[in-house]
Amino acid sequence: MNKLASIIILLLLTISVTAQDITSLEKIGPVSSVQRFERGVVLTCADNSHVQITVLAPDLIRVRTVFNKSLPQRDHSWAIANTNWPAARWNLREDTSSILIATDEVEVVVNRSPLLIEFRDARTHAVVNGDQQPMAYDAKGLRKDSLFDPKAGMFVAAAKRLGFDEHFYGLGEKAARLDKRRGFFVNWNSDTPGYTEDKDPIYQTIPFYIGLQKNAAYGIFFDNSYKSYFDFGHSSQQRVWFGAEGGELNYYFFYGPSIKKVLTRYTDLTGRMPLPPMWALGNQQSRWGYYPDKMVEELARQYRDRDLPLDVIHLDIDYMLGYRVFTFNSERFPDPKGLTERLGRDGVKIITIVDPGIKKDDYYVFNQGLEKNFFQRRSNGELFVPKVWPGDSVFVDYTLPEARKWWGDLHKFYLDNGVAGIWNDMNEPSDFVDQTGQNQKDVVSYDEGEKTTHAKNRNVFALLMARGTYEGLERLRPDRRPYVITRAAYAGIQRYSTMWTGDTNSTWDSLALNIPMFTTLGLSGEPFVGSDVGGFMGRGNGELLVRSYQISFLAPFCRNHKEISGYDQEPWRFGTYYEDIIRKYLKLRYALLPFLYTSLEEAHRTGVPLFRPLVLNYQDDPNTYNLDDQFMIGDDLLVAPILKPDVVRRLVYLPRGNWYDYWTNKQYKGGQTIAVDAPLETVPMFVRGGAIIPTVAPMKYVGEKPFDPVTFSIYLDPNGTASTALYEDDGLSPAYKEGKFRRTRVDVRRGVRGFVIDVRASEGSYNPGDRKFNFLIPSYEHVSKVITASGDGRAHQVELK
Ligand code: MIG
Repeated sequence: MNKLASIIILLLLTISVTAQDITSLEKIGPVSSVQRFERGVVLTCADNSHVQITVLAPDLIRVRTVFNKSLPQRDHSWAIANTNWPAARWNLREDTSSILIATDEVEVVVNRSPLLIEFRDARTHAVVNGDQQPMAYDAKGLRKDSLFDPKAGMFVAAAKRLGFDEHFYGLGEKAARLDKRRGFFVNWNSDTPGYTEDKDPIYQTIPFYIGLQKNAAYGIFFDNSYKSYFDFGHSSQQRVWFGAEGGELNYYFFYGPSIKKVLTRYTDLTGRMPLPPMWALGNQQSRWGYYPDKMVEELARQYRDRDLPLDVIHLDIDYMLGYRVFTFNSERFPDPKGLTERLGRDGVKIITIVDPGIKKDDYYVFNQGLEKNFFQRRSNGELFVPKVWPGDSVFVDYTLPEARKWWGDLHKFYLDNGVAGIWNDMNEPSDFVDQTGQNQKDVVSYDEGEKTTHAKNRNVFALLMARGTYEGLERLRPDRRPYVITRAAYAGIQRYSTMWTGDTNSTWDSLALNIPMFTTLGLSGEPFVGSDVGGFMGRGNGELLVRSYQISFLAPFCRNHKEISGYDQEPWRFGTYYEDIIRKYLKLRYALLPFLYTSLEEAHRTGVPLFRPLVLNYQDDPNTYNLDDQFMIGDDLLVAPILKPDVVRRLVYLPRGNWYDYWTNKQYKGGQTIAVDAPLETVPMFVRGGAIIPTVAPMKYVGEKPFDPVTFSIYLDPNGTASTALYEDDGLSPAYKEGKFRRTRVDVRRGVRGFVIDVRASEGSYNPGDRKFNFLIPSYEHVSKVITASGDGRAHQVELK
C-alpha cells in the first residue's frame, strides 16, 4: 500500500473513532466534598466540576453536571412542565468510598473515586443502571472539528454499562425498528423528504429512552437541546452512551419497574397531551394541491356520495397568496368563510398549513413582526433571511414570550374564516439555502435573556412555535380545544401538538416503518401520531393503500396525504374493489370511536399511549421485546397487519391469556404463535379475553349522531369475566378538565344461569341523557340484551342468558 493511501485510511479511522469513541474524553474528577441540600446533594469534584443529584420523586432522580465550574443559577428548559414536586422522603449515608441517596424506590450509589453513579432498586438492591465510565467532557477539544458550532459549546457525555439482555425503546421519531439495542442515533431536527429506514436524524428530537432488562424498566431523559447522540451498544458492546455538543450533562432517571410507570412519570415531568377535539379521531384527507375551493367541495361531495366517512380536509401551502402565511389566495379561495361554512354543514372541517417562513415583503405579518423586532437576527444584527416557499423569508424568535403571543394572536385570521385546526410544517426549521443549519449558525435567539445561538435553539424551534400556536388558539377560543399538528419537535411537544411522520414514500418498506415509528413515538410521550396513509412520495397502488389503511384506521391521526406531483390517492382512485375494503375499515374506525376515545383519554391522563407495542402490555414476556410487525390498541385489541405485497397469510404472536379472532370469534389460547389468513379484505385482529369493546353505529363524521345505542361486545376470559371503563365527554370543549366527563365501568361475571353485568354508577358530571346500552357476547351467538341506561349515571345490573 502506498503511503498516501495508508495516511488516508488512518485519517478516516481516526475520524470515525473519535466520532463515536468517548473513552478518550476527560473524565470528571473524584468527589472531594459533599454538600447536602433540601432535596439532595451537590458533589464538588477534584477538578472543580459539580454534580447536583436531586430527588424529585421516589422514582425520579435528576443528575445535573457541569464541568470545571460551579453550578450556574440559571436552570431552564423548554421541555419541563413541572418544577414543583411534592417533598419525597429520602436519606443520605456516606462512607469513605461512597455516597448513598435512598428513596422509597431507588438507591443512588455514588462511588467517590472514580466518580461512578449507580441506580438500584431500593427493595432488592439490584442494580438497574450504572455508569460504565465517569461522566466526561471534551476538555482538550478532541472533537471540536466535528461539532456543528465549536464556539457554542463543549462536548459532554455519560456512559452506562450495557446489559447482555438489555433492550431500548424511545427517542421519539426515528426511522428505525422498535428495539434500539445496537443502534446509534443523532438528534438534529432535519427536513428529510423520502426518508427510508435508518435515515438519521429526521424531523424530531426526543432525547428520552427506556431501558428494559430482567423485567425492570427505567427511563433516561437527557434534557439537552444541542445536537445530541445516543449509542445503545453500537460502537462498543461494553456501553451505552449519550452526549451533546454543549450545555450541561443534565439527565433525569426514572425507575419503573414497569414501562407504564416510567411513561407516567416522564409525562409528569414534560407534560401530557391535552385532549384534542374528538373529531381529530375522524378520517382526514389531504394532498398538496387541493385548490381552488371548487375542488375542495368536489372532494367533500365525493366522500359523501361514496359513503366514505370524513371529518377533515387539509389545505396545503397552495391556499395562500404567494405562500404568505395568514392570507388566502383570493382567486383560488375567494370566500374562505363561505367555504368552511358550507363544508361545516356537512360535518367537514378545514385545517390549514402554517409554515414558519414569513415572506420578506411589504405585508401586514412581515411589517408588524419587523416593527416589533420579533424576527430572528444574526449575531451582527442583520435579519436572518432563509429561503423557503415564499422565497426570501424571516423566522420569528419564538423564545421571546411576546413574539409567541403575537404569533398566537395572528391565528384569529384563520379562526375568523372558520378554520378548525393548524398544521405546522417546515419547522425544523427547514431552509432551502442549506438543510444542515450552517446558514443559521450565527442566528441569535433571546432564550430567556441568555442570547444563545442556533446550536442550542434549533431543536426547540418547533416546540416553541407549536406552543405559540396552541396558546393562541386557546386564548382566542377558550371554549374549544386547540388542534395542532407538527412535523418537528422537542421533548414536551405533546403539551401543544399532535404529530405526523413527515414525507414518507409510497412503498412497502415505508409502510413497514409505521408500526415501529408509531409505537416508539408513543413510548416517547407522543401518543397522537400518524403517517400519510398510502405514503407521501411516489406512486402507490390499491393494494398498498388498503394495507396502509389497515394500520392507520387505528392510528390516532388517520390522514391520507400526497405530494403535489404524485398520482392521486384518495380511497377510490384504484377502483371499487379497493374502495370497498377501505370503506369497511373507515367505518370500523368510526364504529370503534367510543373505544378509541376511551384509550385516547387514558393517554391524556396517564401518558400511556393508545397505539402500543406488545412489550408495553407484556414487558415480562421476552417474545415481545423486538416484536414490531404487530401492535395493540390500549390493552384490548391486537392487530397484525400485512406489510408486503402479494401476502395473504402471516404469523401472529398471541401473548398469555385467551384471544378471540375479531372476525370469526374463534378463540385461541395465548402464549403461542399462530398462522392466520389475511386476504386483502382482512387484517388479522384479535381481542383480549377479559375485554369489553364499546362501539356505536358508524357515522359520516364525528358528532353526526349521539352515541346511542352503545354496544358492549363482551370477550370473556377463562374465568368468565370481562370489564371496561367507557370514557365520554362533550368531545369539543375543555370542560372535561373540570370534571365534566363520564366514566362508566362495566364488569361482567358468570352468574348462576348465564352472566351478570354490573354497570357501575358513573363517575364525572357529564350527562349524555338516557340512551340504550346493548350487551352481547360475540362468541355466544344469540346472547344479547338491550337496556335503557339512565342519563343520571345510576348503576344497573343486567342478566344475560
Ligand atoms: O417542502 O407543504 O411534509 O406534508 O405537503 C415540502 C408542502 C413542504 C412538506 C410536508 C408535506 C407538505 C409539503 N411540505
